[in-house]
Order: sequence, then C-alpha cells, then structure tokens
Amino acid sequence: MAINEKMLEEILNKYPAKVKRNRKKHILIRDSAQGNQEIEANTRTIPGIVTNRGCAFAGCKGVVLGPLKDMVHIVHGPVGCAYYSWLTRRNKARTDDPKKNFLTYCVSTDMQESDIVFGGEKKLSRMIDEVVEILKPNAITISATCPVGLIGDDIQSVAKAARAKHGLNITAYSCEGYKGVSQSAGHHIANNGLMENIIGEGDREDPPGKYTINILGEYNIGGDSWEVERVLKEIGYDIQVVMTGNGSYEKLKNAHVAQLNLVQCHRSINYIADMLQTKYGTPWLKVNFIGIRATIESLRNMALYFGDESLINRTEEVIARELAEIEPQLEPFKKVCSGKTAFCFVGGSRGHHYQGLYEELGITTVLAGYEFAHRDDYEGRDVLGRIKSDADSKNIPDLHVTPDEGRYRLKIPVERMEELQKKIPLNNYDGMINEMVDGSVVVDDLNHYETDEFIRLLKPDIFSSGIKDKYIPQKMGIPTKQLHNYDYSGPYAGFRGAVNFARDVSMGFCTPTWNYIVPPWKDSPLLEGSIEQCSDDTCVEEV
Ligand code: CFM
Repeated sequence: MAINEKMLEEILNKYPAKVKRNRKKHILIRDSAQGNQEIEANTRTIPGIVTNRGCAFAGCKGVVLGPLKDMVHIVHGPVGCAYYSWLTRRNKARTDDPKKNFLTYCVSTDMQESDIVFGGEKKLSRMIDEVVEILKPNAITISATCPVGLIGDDIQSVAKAARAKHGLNITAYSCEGYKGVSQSAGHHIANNGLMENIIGEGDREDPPGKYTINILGEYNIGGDSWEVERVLKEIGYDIQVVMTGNGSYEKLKNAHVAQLNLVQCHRSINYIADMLQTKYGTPWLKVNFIGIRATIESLRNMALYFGDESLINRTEEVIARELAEIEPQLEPFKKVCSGKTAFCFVGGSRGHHYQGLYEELGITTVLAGYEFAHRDDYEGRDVLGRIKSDADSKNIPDLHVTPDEGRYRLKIPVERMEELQKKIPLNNYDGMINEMVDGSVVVDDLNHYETDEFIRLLKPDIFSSGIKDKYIPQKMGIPTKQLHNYDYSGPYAGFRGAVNFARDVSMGFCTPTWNYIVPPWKDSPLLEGSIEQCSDDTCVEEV
C-alpha cells in the first residue's frame, strides 16, 4: 500500500502543534513531478523524542579515527564512553605488523570524581607516557568526551607538549558528545584534525603506481573494503590508503600522492575530499560499491577518469568474470526476494546505497532515510549554497586550506575535467531523493513513534536499520537486517558481498520465527492518548 498526504497528516496529528510543524519538514513523499523536493535535516532532535542518533564523540573517535589501526586512540573521559565505543562497529583490520594493531585495546583515562573536580590533564599526560612506553604506537589520538569540555581540560595543550616530549604525532580532538546535533559533527572534527595534522606529513612525492587512488568514507565494516580492494587490485589500481577502514597512520600521511580520491560515504568524509582537492589538486569521484550495478558503474567511471584504453578493457574483463561467478549464485535468492518491500533507514549514506542492491534482488524500498545526514545527502550537492547555517552548524568551523606550494598538481587538464563532469559524478553527489521511486517515503531522523506508524501502514517485508531500532519491527513480527554492523555477517560490498547480502535477507524471509511472535498489543488493551497544547489557564503551576 502506498502512502498519501492525508495518511501522513494523520500520523503527524498525534503530535503537539509545534512538534508537528517541525516533523512535517523532515518527511516527504517522493514525487518526481515536483522537481527538487526539499527536506529539513541536520537539526536538533526534539527533546523527548526517541531518536537513533549518536553523539559527536561517536562520530569522531568511533567512526572516523577509530579504525586507524597502528595508532592508539585514547578516550579522555569516564570509562563508559570508551567501553561502549570499543569494537562494536565491526570495522575490521588485518595486522601488517603484529606489534602495530591496537584496535582490540580499549584505552581510557577512566576519569573519576576527583579528576572532574581537580582536572584531568595530568592524568592524561601520564597516560600518554604509559601508552608510548608500553604499546609504542606509530601515532596517538586523544578524543574528549562530554565532561572534559565541561570542566575545561586543555587537551590541545597536553597533546602539544606530549608531541614535543615524545617526538610522535599526538593530536587531540575536542569532540565532546554535545558538540553537535548528532555524530555528524564528530565526522567534521575528525576530518579537520586528520587534514591538519596527518595527511601530507609523509615525505612521498610521487604515487607508487600508474593508477593510484585513495578510498574515502569506507570503514571496512564486516570486511567490505577488502572485497572492494580485491577487485580494484585485480584491475590494476594501487590503493594508497583507505580512510579509514583497515587504514593506518603510515599510509594516511602520504594520502596526498593519489591521483584520484573515491568517495563511498559522502557524509562522513566529504570535508577531506574537498580539502584534498583544494590543497593537492586531487579530484574526487562519488562511487558506490554496494550493489552490482552500482559497483559496475563505479568501476567504469574510474576507468573513464584515467581514460586509458588498457585500463578500460581490463575493467570490462574483470566485470565479466565477476558476473559469471556470482550470477548463478544469486538466482535462488532472487526467487525468494522477488516482489518484497523494504524500509531502508540507516545513518548518513547507507539509506541510499542499499536501495540499488535491494532493487536488483527484486525488493522495492518503500521508505528510506538517514539518522543524521545533511540536506546535500538527500537533495544533492546543488543545494549546498542554499542551506542556511544555524548556531549548531556553525559550531564546527570549516578548516581553511590553500593550495600546497610544492605539491599542488592538476591531475587532469581543466577542459578534460569539465568534459568528464558532464558524464560522471566527479566532485559531485546527486543525493538519495533523486533515485527514489515516486510514492516512496523519505524520513529524516525517524523516531520510535513514526517507525510504529509507518510499519502499520506500509507493512514492509524487511526493515533494515541499526541495533537501536531493530527490536521494534522484530516485536511486530518483521525481519530486520542491520545495515550498520551487519549482524555479525558481511562483507556486503562489491560482487561477492552482494551474494552474502542476498543470502542473509533470504534467510530472514524464510525463517518461520516471525510467525511465532505475538506482539503485546494483539492480546492486551492499548491505551491511547494525546497531548493538549498548554495555555495559561490550563497549565497547573508547579509547587
Ligand atoms: Fe558513513 Fe558509515 Fe554511514 Fe557513518 Fe555510522 Fe556506519 Fe552508518 Mo552506523 S560512516 S554515514 S556514522 S556509511 S557507523 S560505516 S553504518 S551510521 S550509514
């Protein structure tokens, strides 16, 4: 069943008038006849509403910095923040040097009450000394959690002093959880820090191969990056660094040598992509390695960028060979999946990326959205100049970069760049909404109540989301597929990943488990209520 404006209005009518006005701007029904449809995004969640968003610390340390494996990532704060950001994201890493993979460690200053009262700077600098002495990492990051900012510990000065003392790249990130409306602010803080302190530190001047690339916004969840790298290497690409899945300080510091930057997750890394272009003249190409068609298109666009006949031919050979391998494997799963519908609600890029893969399996996405993406991830980068900045978005200033005097090089001539931009998404991203089918629903920062209501109306066959929201649909008897950490599975990227994904969702459809679930509202009474607008004479004064 499709949803119409009247049904949407009924859902929203349960909210108080002010909340309704707010939420209405975050939801739309796709209608291509209207051209560009606007959606509100990256604004504060309304207090009291159960959101699935994370915090700035999660975006900085958890998402962008955390996967860099030869560094120790110190969490300055109470131990809980460190513990809950430790290994839950499944950003896998392979040890190049057995003594230089620190991802399995949880390193925290474990601030106690006395540190909150008297300050934690000394404890932090002692910890850095211990980390250098015991673990000997290639570099160290320090991420601040909420109380650090509240009590005013100067972690930047501590890092600076430690850097001088140990002669090691030690940097601090003031990414207190409250720094933004979601984890998105933390991405920005991490992007600025990596650009300012690590990228370009290396002394390499030339790329290691003829076709040298970086992969940005790929975090190797469930091994995704390894599957992508396998294919790229077979075609003949040299990968300088993946940012940041299975990445390392040693490779990241020479990221400036690449001839092209691929951007998988636009939301979390677009700042670095832009800054690399400004500073070193390296263009970026929006790719999507989720889904077979999207993977093929991305590979062809890359080959077109380099424009080399032998690379183009080799790309086609690898595509043909991969397709011959996976197509027979996909067949039985397609039969199971055909005609089904899905909700695809993930963080800041997968809500878009997985729709193509679903479609290839015969599954229609009837609702999609992001927890914390910005309007450009929904509407495309054309909207960038029209986004009004507010106090929250000004919180994290853009880093001002200028062309590097010695290293800035135009990778391709200006005319060729202009030609290519007409054909492929070079330095551009068109966003999610443009690719969605008419009648489908787009929701920003979907909450618990709306999840219930949209499931009731649209009855999807599968709900793809995260750990926080998956239990609601499960209790309603609907299979879920976690698209954050993949529920212990993966990889889902590239050719072989598509088969894994098809197998996993098919298992979800086929298991009889869901028929045994009787949600509590089926056999116990449900109380319904609404909230009255408060006016002076109805308000009870607090005593
Ligand atoms: Fe990018 Fe990500 Fe995502 Fe993201 Fe994330 Fe993630 Fe995500 Mo969870 S970087 S925006 S902050 S693709 S952890 S690997 S799955 S919400 S859609």
